[in-house]
Amino acid sequence: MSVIALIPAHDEADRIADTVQAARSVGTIDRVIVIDDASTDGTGDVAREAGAQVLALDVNHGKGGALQAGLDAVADSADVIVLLDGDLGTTADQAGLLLEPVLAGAADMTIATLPRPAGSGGFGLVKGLARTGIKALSGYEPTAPLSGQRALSRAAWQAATPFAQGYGVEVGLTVRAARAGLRLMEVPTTMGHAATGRDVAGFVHRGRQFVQVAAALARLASGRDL
Ligand SMILES: Nc1nc2c(ncn2[C@@H]2O[C@H](COP(=O)(O)OP(=O)(O)O)[C@@H](O)[C@H]2O)c(=O)[nH]1
Ligand SMILES: [Mg+2]
Repeated sequence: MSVIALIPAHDEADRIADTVQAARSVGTIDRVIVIDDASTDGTGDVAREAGAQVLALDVNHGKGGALQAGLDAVADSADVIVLLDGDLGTTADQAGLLLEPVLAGAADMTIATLPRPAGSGGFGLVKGLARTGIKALSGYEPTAPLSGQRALSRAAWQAATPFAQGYGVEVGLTVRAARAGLRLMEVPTTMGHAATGRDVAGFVHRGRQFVQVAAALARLASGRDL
């Protein structure tokens, strides 16, 4: 059984070493692969020094495109994959909680729920869109529709990929896995990440997320490929 962690990262040099080391400390993970999506801050070098295998992309593919490049590189050998954001830092060591039910055959895709970050975060618009869209398209009611921390059995990633573009990744995975009749399970964690706040950068970030989530939902609704 080969368990591979895929970590998409764009300009995460500050946190990627902690994330990689924490992922490597998880006994059930065999390989840790960082997809360095044309970062300009040395993310790839830092990740390599921390012990990850690094797949370096020359041009920015966005989160979904980067994950797809990572999956394509390991699809022959991977059994279970675990997706972790690059900004989890030391809390990536909770990836084992996500893997347990999948490795035990109790779930096909697990999704981490994270505590709400104190004093930051947006206004829930993107999350609301994602939750409503997922329910309408698949009947599944997620509490953490946008959580990128997930473990997937081979059956799950085969059914639920290719990954949607950009930040549409999570709604794409959930809708397709639920529609395929796979077993989804949310797993409470105390993982933390660099949440964006209520400043201009935060609004720009959430605006982009909103557009990409909406685009993925529209494609799923129309039955087109992602
Ligand atoms: N490969 C890749 N990863 C990205 C890109 N943008 C963000 N990410 C990664 O996707 C993850 C989640 O992004 P983040 O900006 O933290 O979004 P949020 O946590 O949903 O607010 C992090 O690991 C980022 O490094 C991108 O353009 N390409
Ligand atoms: Mg984040």
